[in-house]
Amino acid sequence: MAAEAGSMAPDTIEQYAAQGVVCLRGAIEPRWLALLARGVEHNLAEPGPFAKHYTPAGAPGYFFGDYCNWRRIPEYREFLLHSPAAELAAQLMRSSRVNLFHEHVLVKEPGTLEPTPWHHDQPYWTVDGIQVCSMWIPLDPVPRETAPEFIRGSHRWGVWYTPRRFVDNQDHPSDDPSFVAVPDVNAHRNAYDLISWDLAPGDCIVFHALTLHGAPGNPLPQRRRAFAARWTGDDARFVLRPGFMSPPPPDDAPASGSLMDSEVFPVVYRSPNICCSSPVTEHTPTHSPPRR
Ligand SMILES: O=C(O)CCC(=O)C(=O)O
Repeated sequence: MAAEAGSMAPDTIEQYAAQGVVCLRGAIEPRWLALLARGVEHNLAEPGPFAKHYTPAGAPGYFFGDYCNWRRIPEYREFLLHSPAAELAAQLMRSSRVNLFHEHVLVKEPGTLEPTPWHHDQPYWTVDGIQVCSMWIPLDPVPRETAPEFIRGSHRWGVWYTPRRFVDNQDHPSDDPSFVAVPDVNAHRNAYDLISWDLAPGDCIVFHALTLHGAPGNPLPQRRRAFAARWTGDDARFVLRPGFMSPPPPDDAPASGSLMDSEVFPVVYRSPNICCSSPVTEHTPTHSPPRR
């Protein structure tokens, strides 16, 4: 059973619904951060089958990404199944239950120049629904100059953007004609309502899977290790998309169109209340791209 998260301020929940992103200060206790830090070292020493090394050979720093390792890295499993994180996500998504979708680790060692391209997550993901979010947990102090940035309210634009490759900032080939190319946000920064924070260990950022975001490189002499927990709520369904999918659908996934509930996407939190208010009527409807 997960540790208790306590009640979240209604203003914070409203802010998440309106902005598609919120920063929770001091939400993750030091013992959980220490556990995740051990897990990240374990992961760096033993990368999984999907690990990515985004920094070109010979370039300074090191941008490492990996995901879907929680079943083999006990520190990740312990955090995801037993920390208060899932309950925090339930409150923000106004969901009566939370499934673990996966975890994603993004490490930028000192001197890393590669930015994280502007993108939003759901077009990459095998999940439909509005109650889908990420919790980005820094394990180091992250000043705003190296922190992820978000476009406030972009989860409500009703547009699904073509997934971008992190390695070269080019679009993945897509078979979905409804996806459009991500705008060049950095060329027109004044045109967007950008938001980011100076972050201390213990803080975390929770963002909707359709909120556009990106991150600078890490030219600083300190590490920028981040653990992102991806969660789904009541309305989420597992789907196969017609083109590129990341993470790839696991062998033991539920059937396309089904609830997420399965060994690979376990229910991690159930509210003691019978039900929560449905967010479906409170959001601008997002389109659902064709399923395979
Ligand atoms: O950590 C980063 O650089 C980007 C994070 C991100 O894109 C994500 O968690 O979806």
